[in-house]
Amino acid sequence: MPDWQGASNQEEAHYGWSVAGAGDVNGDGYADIVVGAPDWNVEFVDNFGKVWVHHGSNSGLPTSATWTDNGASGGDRFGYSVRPRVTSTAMVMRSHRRRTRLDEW
Ligand SMILES: [Ca+2]
Repeated sequence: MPDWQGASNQEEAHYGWSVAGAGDVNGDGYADIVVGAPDWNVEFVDNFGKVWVHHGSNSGLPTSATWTDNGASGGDRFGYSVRPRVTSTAMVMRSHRRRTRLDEW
């Protein structure tokens, strides 16, 4: 039995294509993670992509996300890359067409 597992509710969304430790972006003392699924579809349009942020807690990592965002349009593939910034608590998430920086959630 794994310590934690997650899944999207959409086939072939490629949930977990990108995963990164996010540090402690909300400053509560618990580590947070971000998971991307670049082939997430929206209303039958392919590959918007989607990203989920899970905030750690004193009872572990919840299976429900605290924050999510979709790509802007079909083919955007938001979440094909996620990575923390080394110099701050911000997270950088990429799609084919844009780069999103989040400083806090
Ligand atoms: Ca945290």
